[in-house]
Amino acid sequence: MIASENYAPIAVLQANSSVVCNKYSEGYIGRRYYGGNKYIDEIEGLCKKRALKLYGLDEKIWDVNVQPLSGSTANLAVYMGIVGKNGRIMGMDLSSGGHLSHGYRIKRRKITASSMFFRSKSYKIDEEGKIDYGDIERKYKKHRPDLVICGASAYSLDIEYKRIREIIGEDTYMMADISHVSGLIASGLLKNPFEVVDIVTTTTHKILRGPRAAMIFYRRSKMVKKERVDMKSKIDSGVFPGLNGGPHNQKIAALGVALKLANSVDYKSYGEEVIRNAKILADYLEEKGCKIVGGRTENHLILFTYPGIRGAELEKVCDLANISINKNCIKSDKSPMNPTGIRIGTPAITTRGLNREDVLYVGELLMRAIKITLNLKERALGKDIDYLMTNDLEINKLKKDVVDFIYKFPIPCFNFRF
Ligand code: DSN
Repeated sequence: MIASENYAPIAVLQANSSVVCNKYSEGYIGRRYYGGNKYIDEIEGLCKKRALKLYGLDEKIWDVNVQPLSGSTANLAVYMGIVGKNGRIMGMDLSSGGHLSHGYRIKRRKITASSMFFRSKSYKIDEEGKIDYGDIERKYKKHRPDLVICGASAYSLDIEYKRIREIIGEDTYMMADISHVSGLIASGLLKNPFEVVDIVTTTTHKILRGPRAAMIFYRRSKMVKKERVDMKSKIDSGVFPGLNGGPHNQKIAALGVALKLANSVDYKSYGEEVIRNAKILADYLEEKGCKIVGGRTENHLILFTYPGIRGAELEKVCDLANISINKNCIKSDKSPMNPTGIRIGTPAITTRGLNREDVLYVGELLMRAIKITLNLKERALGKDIDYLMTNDLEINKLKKDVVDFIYKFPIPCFNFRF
């Protein structure tokens, strides 16, 4: 139930371990630094076409780079290409739901490349857990970033892209990192950032059910302070030779397969089910006493707290019971290693075919894990609960029920619905 995980179809897995893995192809289509790339060029070209088609983008206005190896390096390539070393960027704070690669720093401590090599500022969510658009405006006016990043890793509400564009104007670059929700946007189930942003980055292995990789969509050119900027050359050179050597051709081939599968009516219904399941689960957990950050979910994920429990404690109990979740910072947390928040998502369980009744049972299992954790804490009298967990009868019973239940929903790689 990790919000960023999913199961890729067998066709994607096959392409991802195919013979094209053996080929070097530094450079771009028709401009490689190695010979023998006729078929690699065809594969990359088809992948790009399918990516643009999935989002309904006009090839004259938009292009896409499908060579980034991961989401973080895709984001870094954009910063390198667009704002350059020491350029100013502004993204959502990690504890508000943002991502490490959006300029994360702890006050003066710069702990990611995105804050070491770029001057970064962060905006936050408000007391209700919604993006604080007023904070974006204040910080934008004060720090005048060259690039504003929207998008998040742990934020369950839709994003007002147009409102952010209105705040920052057309002369500032705007990027949306849609890694978590790319499939929901492609299916028209969430607001469409492509209408207003200049650049969109996304990983491809989350809700898109592709290989572990990333893409960067960008407008081919943009007017900034009355000058035309050649975005294509800036972004493509940020990826290669900026950050990458040879592209991982097996990932590009597998991505081409995933994009074709995502451009289907079945995939749209899958997205609808993902959101429906997340809403059912959020309502159930709230009814049982959990506090949902943001008050509800509009997408695939739920960030929540429960009185008296730290996310790390529940994660450990869940691990022992074969339930995969992850601890996650909420705004008031100081340490990402010991936060109070818990993040769960429905993309993977929906791929496995869970529906309303099943999801309610999953909620019941989670509540049992919460009660077990509280009970262990009571018995531990303020000490660490780790030593009480080993061979705990209740955890073992929970694990048996989890396993019995989930066996009814086999991992669909070898019997996929497409
Ligand atoms: N690991 C991704 C996530 O879980 O959101 C982000 O890097």
